[in-house]
Amino acid sequence: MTGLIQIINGPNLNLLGKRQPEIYGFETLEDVEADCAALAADLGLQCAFYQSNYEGALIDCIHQARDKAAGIVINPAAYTHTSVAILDALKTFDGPVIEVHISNVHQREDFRHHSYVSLRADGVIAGCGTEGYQLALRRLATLIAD
Ligand code: CA2
Repeated sequence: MTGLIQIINGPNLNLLGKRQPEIYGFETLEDVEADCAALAADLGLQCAFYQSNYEGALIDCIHQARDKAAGIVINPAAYTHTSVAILDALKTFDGPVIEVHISNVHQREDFRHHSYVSLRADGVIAGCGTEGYQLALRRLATLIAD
């Protein structure tokens, strides 16, 4: 397996930096992708970046990662709180998985306090803004090297 990290983003994250900056900040998803690519190169890794507003497409991306990725960073967005299907897909992936939330979900509405994905994730980062993606990549670099 190569050092490829699959980064997966769920619904509405395509609007990052364009709406609700008080919650999600001013960086766009394209900015996050560029930051991740630069850090991955520093860490001797590559990353593939994906966003979809469709649950099935996110599941297909996880399935494809099974054959090509050493680790997954996933921000499932609202599907975090609803999707047993995404949890089941992640359970078919053998490598480490880090769950990222830009906002501190625990400071927000009660329905954001539960994550199905956390039942599979090896680590969870929340409330660190878009820097959370960088933290997740660093953690995966450690886990993959172990
Ligand atoms: O904090 C996070 O990263 C979330 O995963 C974001 C989800 C939310 O449903 C989760 O509870 C926490 C929402 C993503 C929506 O993204 C937007 C970005 C900019 C403008 C509007 C929505």
